[in-house]
Parts: sequence; C-alpha cells; structure tokens
Amino acid sequence: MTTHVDTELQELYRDLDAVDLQPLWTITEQLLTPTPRPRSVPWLWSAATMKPLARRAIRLVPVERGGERRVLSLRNPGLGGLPYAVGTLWGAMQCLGGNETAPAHRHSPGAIRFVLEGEGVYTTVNGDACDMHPGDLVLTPSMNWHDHVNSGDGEMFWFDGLDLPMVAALDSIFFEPYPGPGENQPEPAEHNASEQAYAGGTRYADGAVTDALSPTHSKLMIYRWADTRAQLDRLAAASDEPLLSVEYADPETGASVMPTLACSAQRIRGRSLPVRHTGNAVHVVFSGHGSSVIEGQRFDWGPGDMFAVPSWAAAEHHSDESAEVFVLSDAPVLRALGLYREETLPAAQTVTSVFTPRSDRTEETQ
Ligand code: GTQ
Ligand code: FE2
Repeated sequence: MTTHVDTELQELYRDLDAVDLQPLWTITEQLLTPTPRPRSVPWLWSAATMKPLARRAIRLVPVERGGERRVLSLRNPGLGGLPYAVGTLWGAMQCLGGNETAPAHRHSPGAIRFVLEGEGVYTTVNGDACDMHPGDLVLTPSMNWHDHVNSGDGEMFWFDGLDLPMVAALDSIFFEPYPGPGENQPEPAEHNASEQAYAGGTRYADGAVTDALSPTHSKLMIYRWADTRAQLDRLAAASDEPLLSVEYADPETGASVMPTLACSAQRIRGRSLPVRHTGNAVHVVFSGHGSSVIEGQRFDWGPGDMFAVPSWAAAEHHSDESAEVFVLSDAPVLRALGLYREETLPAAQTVTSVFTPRSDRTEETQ
C-alpha cells in the first residue's frame, strides 16, 4: 500500500534531482567508507609485454612536436579508461630510438625518470644536460623545461612517473612548448652541472623522509645508481631485515625530491611482513626476481616489470635473490595533509590467486 508520505517522499527526491541537489543520506555509505576504497586495482605490466610493443612504436611512430613523447602509459583497468597507473600517479614506459630527440617543453605536473635500459640519452632540465645510465633517477620538476636527446645509436627505455592526476584533480594543468630557436634547448658545454654542485651532499634518507611538505623541489636533477646502490649496501651490511629502503632526498632540505612525489629504492632479500599505508605507489623492478602478495593476489616479477599498489592495499614482498626495486609514491602529499597512516600486519597473507600478466600480440603469435 502506497501511503501519502511515500508519494510525498518520491516527489521530494524527484524535485531535488530536478534542481541538481543530492540528499547525502542516500549516498553516505558510498562516500564515507570505513577504510580507503581506491578505484585502481593491484596490477602488473611485464617488461616482456611492454618492450616488443615499444620497439614496434619506435619503428612506426616518430617523436614530434604535438605528440611530444613516445610514451606507453600504464592504464590501470580499475580507473575506467583513465590513462593512470593509480588514482594519483601517472606511470609509463618511454623509449627513444638511436639519434632521436623529444622536443623541449614544460608543464605544471612534475616528473621523474628512472632509467631501465640503454645508453646515450641525456635529459636537459632547465639548461642542465643530465646524462642517463641504467638505474639513474632524473627529476624534471614542475615548470622546468625538459627535452630528451638520444646522442647514441641504440634504443633506450625508462620509466616515467608524474603527479599529473593530482595536478589535474586540482585543475592546475599548464603546458608550454619551448619557444625556441629550435625544438630543443641548446646543449651546454658542460653536462651534469647539478651533480657537480651537490657532489658529496646528503641525498638519501634511511627508510622514508618524514618532514612536512617542502614547497620546493630538489635542485639536484640526477641521482646516480652507484650512489643509490651504495646506500642499500650500507643498510644491508648493518641489518638482517628482509626489506631495506632508502628515500631519495633533497640535498638542501632533506625533504622528498618533489612536493608531490617520493622516490625510494628497495632491496629485497627474504620475505617482508605485509604493510598497508595510505597513498598510491608504482613499483619498478630494476634487478632480480621475486614476488609480491597484494591483497591476497601474488604478482611474480623480474627486471623491467612495473606494478601498481593502490592505497591501503596490504602488500608484502619476497625475493630469494637480492632484488632491487624503485618505488614512486604520493606519500609527501599524504604526510603534508596529515593523511598518512601505515600499519604492519602480523602474519603473511594467504595467497588466493596468482596474477597472469596480459601478453602482447607479438608474444602470442610466436
Ligand atoms: O618526458 O616530458 O610520460 O611530458 C608524460 C608526459 C613523459 C616527458 C610522460 C611528459 C613526459
Ligand atoms: Fe614533459
């Protein structure tokens, strides 16, 4: 039996809807969840899948003004088609063939590059040409001009991470092509000027940087793998922990490398306990093989593989070798806003499924 009140209530909902008003009480439980419900899902993109496709792109797609970059973005299937690795982070594989250049531009999103394979590329960051070698981290902070030049004959592959989804959510995207003359910045006589300026400074924090938000970015534009590895070696010699971590730090302030982005390197030699924390992360395997259990799903990985760990997902990592993994996260933003939370779970997760990476056509037809 429909009462008078029911009819009136239906009329109320209809009239609210017609004037663009939404009653909270019908959506409270969707909005105010007990714990974070990221839309992105744990996911892995394997090097075996990405590299043949990147090579086909090198053959078929020139790098030109307009398209700007030959970049394959990690598109998390949970994000409804958005080209983001996780809700707050862009992650991608970028490649250049021999003697190719990617034109200079600048934009409000900040970016980092972690080099995977190849030699010969330098990224010029506001006039400072930074020579890139495998394992190096290069910063191209917000509104800094940057172009990539492959001065060698071989192809090169690296991981790109950007805060683009965060800057887009804040409706603050700006982009400018380099005004010239020429599509690239002039090549300076001396390369690696920032590296020389900050040589010997403190460039890493054991564990994680915990300072409040720094409104600026590191002026050191390149962190060398030899230095990163030496930091991991030092920690490894002093501890029995299965997972060791160093965070790349601004040599002037000790803060994260950028206001929005934290970069860390991990050494895994055993099995870590599961940890969950707020904030999203993308992991990039540099060396060694291992596996990670994320919310009960096992992801097996090796060099060049990239995987997404969404906010509050329980993640534990394992390697029987001495594996090295680069991690990009949005942790500085969570810390600055008082939203960072972390907990270690007491026991290993039960593995309920094993992730099978999607393979590319080249592999399937082989
Ligand atoms: O290399 O400048 O993956 O502007 C996305 C946007 C790389 C870059 C990306 C970019 C770049
Ligand atoms: Fe860019």
